[in-house]
Amino acid sequence: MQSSTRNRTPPAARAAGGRPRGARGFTLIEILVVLTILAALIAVVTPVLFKAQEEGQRAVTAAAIQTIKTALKMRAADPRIGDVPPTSLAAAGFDPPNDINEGIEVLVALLGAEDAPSNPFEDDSRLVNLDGDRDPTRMTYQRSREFFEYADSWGNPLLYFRLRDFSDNPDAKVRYQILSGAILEVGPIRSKKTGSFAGVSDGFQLISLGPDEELGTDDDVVSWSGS
Ligand SMILES: [Ca+2]
Ligand SMILES: [Ca+2]
Ligand SMILES: [Ca+2]
Repeated sequence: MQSSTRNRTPPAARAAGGRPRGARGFTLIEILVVLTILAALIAVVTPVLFKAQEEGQRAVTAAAIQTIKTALKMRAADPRIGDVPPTSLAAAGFDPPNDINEGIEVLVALLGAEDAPSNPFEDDSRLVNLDGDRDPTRMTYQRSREFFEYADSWGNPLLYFRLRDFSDNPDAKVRYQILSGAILEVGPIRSKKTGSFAGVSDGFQLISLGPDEELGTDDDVVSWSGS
């Protein structure tokens, strides 16, 4: 049988005014302490989450670059072709509507063609056309006439340079339009150790500008290893 006095508040637990002590409100100082602790926690956790998100984005872009790199090497090893694609649309047999984003447009058009042995852009959710160009007469990617670019995790086109195209003029620049609409004048990256082009054994460079949207900074994601 339950005791009828079980839920009664003992006299010692009552505050002077007769209100039970456990039911008193928070003081302003207590609220401020809690808010300060919460703010400190947010300040600690936010950069950690931000860094984890950026690491994930870098991994996705690095994997995409490696997939495209494999397709480029297969193309170079194919005795019927024996080369990686050129940096310009004209050299690849297209009639370029403008001089923007050409290197990556060449890659999408040639590696993603219907008769290509493997299409590294099969997950086409990252195909963009930031400069809005198209070929009036022929297909450029599968059954489309658009000159697509392939975007990195931050929405900017990957840069592609065939290094041979820059051997006569190592300081030559090409133009890339990024997601913000800005036009960058860019060329291949040089090795910090040797001063010559990085990735020279591949014959090409495939580069993501990384989150800072600038070429040649530490956050770039690149197709070669070492510096
Ligand atoms: Ca273009
Ligand atoms: Ca385009
Ligand atoms: Ca960068």
